[in-house]
Amino acid sequence: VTLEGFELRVLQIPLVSPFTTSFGTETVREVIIVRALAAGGEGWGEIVTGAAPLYSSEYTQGAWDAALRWLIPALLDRHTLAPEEVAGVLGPFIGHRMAKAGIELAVLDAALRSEGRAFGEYLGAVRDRVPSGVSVGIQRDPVALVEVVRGYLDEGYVRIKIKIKPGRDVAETAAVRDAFGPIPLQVDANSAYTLADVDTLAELDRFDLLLIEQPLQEDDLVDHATLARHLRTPVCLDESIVSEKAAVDALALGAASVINIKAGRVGGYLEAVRIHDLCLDAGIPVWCGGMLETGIGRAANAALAALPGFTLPGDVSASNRFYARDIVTEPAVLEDGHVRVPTGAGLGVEIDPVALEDFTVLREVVRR
Ligand code: OSB
Ligand code: MG
Repeated sequence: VTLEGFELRVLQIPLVSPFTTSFGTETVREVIIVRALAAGGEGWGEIVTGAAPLYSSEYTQGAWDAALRWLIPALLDRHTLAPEEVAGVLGPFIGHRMAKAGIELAVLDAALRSEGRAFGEYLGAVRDRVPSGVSVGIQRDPVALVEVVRGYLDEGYVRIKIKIKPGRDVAETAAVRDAFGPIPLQVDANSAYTLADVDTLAELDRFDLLLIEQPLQEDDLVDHATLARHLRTPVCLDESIVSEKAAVDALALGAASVINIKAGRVGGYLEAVRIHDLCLDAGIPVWCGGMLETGIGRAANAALAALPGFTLPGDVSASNRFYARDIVTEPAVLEDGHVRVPTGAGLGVEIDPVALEDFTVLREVVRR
């Protein structure tokens, strides 16, 4: 593609209900939307940072600065480039993976739209729809949690993930298991525990969970391997898997027997595919994580989750699980517990310009 510029926007989109994890509560999703302005047309991407550096070190204003000060200028320095070259051009800049991923996605979308080629087909999707799981935040108490989970099961979600933290773990998991029997169920700690909590975490073994996601800190690979030896529940890593190299190391150490793949966390959808390929070769199941994406990132995630190694349902839920109004004209919907993989050119979704404008709180255009 020949890049002429980029438009960046910070959006603030209200959530249909507060979303609470071990690291905090969100009521509004703050996200950066990237528009690549290319000679053959535009492309869209999403930078999935949170407003504060609580899930990882990245955050909206940091990504905004890195993108405008370093990443976009480096790309605009190149006259034309293939989307597969974006990561290499941005490689010298350390970290800022979510910012890189959102920019790379916009360039990929611009290139694929101009070729009339679907993102899913480009990535190697082998399914036309993906099973849809839902990530359920920490609620007021286990009774409230059971009612929220009941609502999602009634809607048809095929797998439930509940967020846990110290003191809000065994009783909540027991309540959901007791209420609904043998549903596919997993828990996500978002790094809230240490090895000193091994006895509490081992209590979860009796609930036959699909997995426990990221019990320990991002850089605790060795401790995760130690913990995994004390648990019957499979350990899945999210925050720790920041690259293909991190995935190689985690598998070598025995730190994970399942991996959550999020394109933002690993620096892009192409790196995500490399982790998928590695895990498929190694016989390690993967699933597609989520970052409360808008219709842009949600379409991209549905395509990624349609690759053959994604053998567990992902956090690819319908748009209305988080938002009353999306910024695309055909938001992801739940059909028989599945979300469809878009087949139109590029990401296969069209932006609703009025919604985009209504949610925009900051906008900047950079031209070559
Ligand atoms: O750990 O998977 C996580 C949301 C924000 C940050 C981290 C996580 C999550 C979720 C939501 O669990 C997944 C979704 O988008 O549905
Ligand atoms: Mg997680």
